[in-house]
Amino acid sequence: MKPESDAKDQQLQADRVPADERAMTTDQGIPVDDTDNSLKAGTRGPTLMEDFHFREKITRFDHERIPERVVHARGSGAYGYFQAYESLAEVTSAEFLNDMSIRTPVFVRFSTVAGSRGSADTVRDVRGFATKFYTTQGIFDLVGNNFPVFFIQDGIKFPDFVHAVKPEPHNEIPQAQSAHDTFWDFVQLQPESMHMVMWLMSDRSIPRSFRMMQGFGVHTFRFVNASGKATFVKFHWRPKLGTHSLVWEEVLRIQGNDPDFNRRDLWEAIERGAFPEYELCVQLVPESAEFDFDFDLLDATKIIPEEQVPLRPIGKMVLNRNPDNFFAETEQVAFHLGNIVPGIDFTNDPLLQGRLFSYLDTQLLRLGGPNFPQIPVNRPLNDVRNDQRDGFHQHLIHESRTSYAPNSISGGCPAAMDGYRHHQEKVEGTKIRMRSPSFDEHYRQATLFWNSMADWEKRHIVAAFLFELGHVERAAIKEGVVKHLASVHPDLAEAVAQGLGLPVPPGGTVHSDTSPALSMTAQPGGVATRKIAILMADGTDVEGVRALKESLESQGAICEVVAPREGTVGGTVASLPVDRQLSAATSVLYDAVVAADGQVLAAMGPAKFWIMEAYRHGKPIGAVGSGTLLLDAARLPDSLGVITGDDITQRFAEAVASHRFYDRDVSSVPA
Ligand code: HDE
Repeated sequence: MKPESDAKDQQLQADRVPADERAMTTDQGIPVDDTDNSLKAGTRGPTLMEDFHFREKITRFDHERIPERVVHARGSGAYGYFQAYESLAEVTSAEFLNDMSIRTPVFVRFSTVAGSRGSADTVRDVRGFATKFYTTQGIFDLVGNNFPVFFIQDGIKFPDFVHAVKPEPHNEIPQAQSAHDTFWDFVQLQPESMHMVMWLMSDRSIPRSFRMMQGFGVHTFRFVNASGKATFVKFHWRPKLGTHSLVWEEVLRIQGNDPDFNRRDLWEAIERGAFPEYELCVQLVPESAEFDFDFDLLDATKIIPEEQVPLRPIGKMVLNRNPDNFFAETEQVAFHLGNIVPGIDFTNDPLLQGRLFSYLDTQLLRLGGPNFPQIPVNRPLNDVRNDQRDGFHQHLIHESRTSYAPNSISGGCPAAMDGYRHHQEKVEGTKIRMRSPSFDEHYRQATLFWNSMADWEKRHIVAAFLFELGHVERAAIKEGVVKHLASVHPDLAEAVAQGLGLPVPPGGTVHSDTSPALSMTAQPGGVATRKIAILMADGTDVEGVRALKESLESQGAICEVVAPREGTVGGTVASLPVDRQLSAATSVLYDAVVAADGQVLAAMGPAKFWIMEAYRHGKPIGAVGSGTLLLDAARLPDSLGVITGDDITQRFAEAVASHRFYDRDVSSVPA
């Protein structure tokens, strides 16, 4: 078999066809003389059927859309590579994890789950983190999320869960939101979702950036080494920049200001050369320890706490190239849990098993038939040889006379030989529709999550429950959820019940174990790639600003000058170019702000609002020169994370590196 047109054929064609690379043609290669006017019988007459260019152009346009993904419709992709730190041959025979000299190409697609393709990025939702490794042994897809657990334990519940969280069927409201009756009705009746719901109500569900987001394989998988010995494995992606989130109020404003906030952030970072990096870590559990935990390793609503089984970093991934065409690559990429390479294998996790069916099935519809692995972004790097044939959109011209095995006509080729071998796991049991009793406990890890949160994280979780349940119409559903919260933690149940005006349910006794790794407070920070606005006006001390800006930029920050009008700002002696004019900029699109003027800006409402809003959202605020006058005008209630005085450079950089000041008193600052 051979590709439809190889390089030689193309050369022959090129020799024959006069090359004018600017000339437009139809899909059949026929030159087009006019693409602005349809063919008519008279200049004011009807359009003619014989206008093949018109018909082809409109037909192609009419067919531009393919069905969006049933879930994870909204996504953003990037290319890069993965490289192992050391050989993992003792546990897996996967070549890309054993040979440190191999740079395995990857394509990653980040996504939200519930919203349609055109929905806003910064909604409260779990994020997809799907990685396609183009390994020397074929494609390996690690199709994960940014939470380590899931809502349900068995794949057969997935349509129920998705129908519950998606917009309600009668009016298709609300878009990309879980704050509605059907979702919370499902939750109250399906308590296995409680652990995941805790993650969803935390700020983990509103990431600052795809570059600042952990990823998890969720299920327990298997590594298998060359001698067939298996080890349980959980996969984790750890971002180099740490894990950081937005705050809810900010999210609501970003949705209007920049619905593409996370997509743009990823795109711009890569264009700028600030390549996102993630470390791949594994938790390894010997098969002999399968039953050493107080939960079932096959239950996808449970984590293995890092304190119990530490993470072992095994390699890093760098995303260094944006796709050339969103549709061709990010939209047409087809992930499938069943794309797996020798050395990695599945377990009997019933959620994982359900997924093994769903992904291939969904691609057949979405990408219009069985030949989607021939689409460039889905193609493995190594040669594909088999007897699979025909079907819609076949791009290969198979020349062989045989498409069966065994055969003698083609010398027995292609022949199955030393390839992927499934781990030989002994399985026995009664054929039964039932879950193992080891899947029955639903609250312990939800409690562990709550116990491990910093005070500010707990406050945000309570506020999220109040927002979500505050949008639920049916009182019985709210009461049902609050009852489950009492089994998670009485403090949580009490705070939510009070906010909803419901009786506080009797609280049981809960454990006080913690897993410090679960708190975002434990995450590393940094100045690199943080977006800082410098508010200036004519008369600002330009040299002072320039020095601060250069220092922050040398640490990788992105500083933008914001001023009352476009052009330049400063004075006659020195000036700086204005990146954004005040009324076209908003604090929610930045990580921190420096007030560099107060003489002019203190009298301007939008400038004062900028400072007040940054304060409410916990952002570092600095002031230089007359900028303190602007802070005075904004009447901030305290100075936590507000950096003033002589030479703020070092202290302000430290404040930016710490991400947010969540313990501010925001009660007196108007929203
Ligand atoms: Fe998916 N999921 N899923 N999922 N999932 C899809 O595949 C499904 C689950 C995840 O960027 C679909 O190509 C079932 C867990 C990501 O293209 C579909 C079940 C996790 C993406 C599908 C799950 C995920 C998908 C929709 C329960 C985290 C986006 C379109 C058994 C570990 C991939 C598509 C991309 C996409 C089915 C549960 C992650 C319908 C049946 C758990 C990141 O096949």
